[in-house]
Amino acid sequence: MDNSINRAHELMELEEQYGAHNYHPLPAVLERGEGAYVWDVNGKRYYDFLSAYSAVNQGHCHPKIIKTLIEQSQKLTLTSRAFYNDKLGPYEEFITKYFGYEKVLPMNTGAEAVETAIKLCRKWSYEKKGIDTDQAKIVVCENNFHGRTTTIVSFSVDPDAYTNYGPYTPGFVVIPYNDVAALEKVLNEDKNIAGFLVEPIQGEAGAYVPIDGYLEKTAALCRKHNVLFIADEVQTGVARTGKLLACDYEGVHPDILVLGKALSGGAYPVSAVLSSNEIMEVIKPGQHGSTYGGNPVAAAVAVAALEVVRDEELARKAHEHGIYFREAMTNLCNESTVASFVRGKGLLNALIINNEGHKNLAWDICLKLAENGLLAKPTHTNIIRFAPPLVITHAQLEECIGIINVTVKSFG
Ligand code: IF1
Repeated sequence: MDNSINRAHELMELEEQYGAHNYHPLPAVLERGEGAYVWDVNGKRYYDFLSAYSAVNQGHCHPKIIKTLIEQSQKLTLTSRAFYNDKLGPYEEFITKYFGYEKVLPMNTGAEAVETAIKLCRKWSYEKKGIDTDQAKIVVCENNFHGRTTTIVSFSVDPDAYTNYGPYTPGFVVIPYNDVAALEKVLNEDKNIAGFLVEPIQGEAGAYVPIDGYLEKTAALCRKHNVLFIADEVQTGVARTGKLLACDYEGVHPDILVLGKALSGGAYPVSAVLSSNEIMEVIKPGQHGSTYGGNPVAAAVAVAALEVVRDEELARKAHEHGIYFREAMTNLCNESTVASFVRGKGLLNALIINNEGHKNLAWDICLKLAENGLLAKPTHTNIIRFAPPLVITHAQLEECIGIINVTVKSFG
């Protein structure tokens, strides 16, 4: 074994020995990234078709974002919100205007932002809607993924996510996804519904796209019943699906919008909850917060990351690349016995694998894809998510389609 391969093994061994085993990574040890590429410790180059679960929409180490990160971190990194800082106000003005909202509440991770949205919704329901104390319920969907906190896993239907983390937080009603009638029924029957929390496209479920009109109809039902429509766009937002927000496809303006991941282009944990003055004003000083939320590095980096999305027209690129990519994958499905169908929007796509008789097929295909220079991660044993950075060029995408074709066809 040469030294570099030893080095990769040593590094994986360290994680095995000293890290909690809460992940099962593909055996690629990465040390560098640029645009749509990452390199492992052996110098092998890969196309990154995971983009850190859509956090790296702007590409790895985008020069403008990294320059901002470096400059701001040499000047001021953290003040806490006990004082003002010179980056937060301008960021708040920028992001609210960018997404068409009146107020933002800055947090760090996606799960924290979802928690913030839940707290905001509950508080609004008691103080503005008039629901009796502790009676508020939030409707959520089957196969949701909103994060890992105890409250959020309380309404997960994935046993891996919730088993033995109880007792669970009450106050959630789970209905099927992509089912307008199910929401209508619960809204008609229960006057204590405060909000509807939904992913415009379900990410963890494997880029599961609802029927056209689902968002528009559910948002209209929420409006009719004075229930807050809360969109978790942590994964779908920031140009990933071919529009700035996945809700834009149906002209839906969520009452509460939850963002994370690509808000920083992968350079820093930055999340945000956006809403109106009327809703946001229910949270008063001391009633919610975070040490790092709204810190000057996060604020500066997020402005740079959102400018990149706008200046490089990443939503348009995701839209165009997505149509081309799904067409190529549809052709592959016609020619391969193991590829069943493709679904997705923009550059959030999934290839569904026929894994009857070969349970680990999606995993094995991903190992082979890695060998052939493309990194992707299976989900649910039979789904491979394909979500490259949105800065990928047409020529690069073409090359990737070639890699995927050859690899998948080698399995049948
Ligand atoms: C992991 C999945 C993707 C999210 C939505 C909130 C969060 C997420 C819609 C929480 C996070 C992640 C986290 C990541 C795997 C990943 C994921 F497979 F689990 F579902 F992307 F598809 N809302 N998604 O997708 O954000 O607190 O993590 O910042 O390793 O758990 P976070």
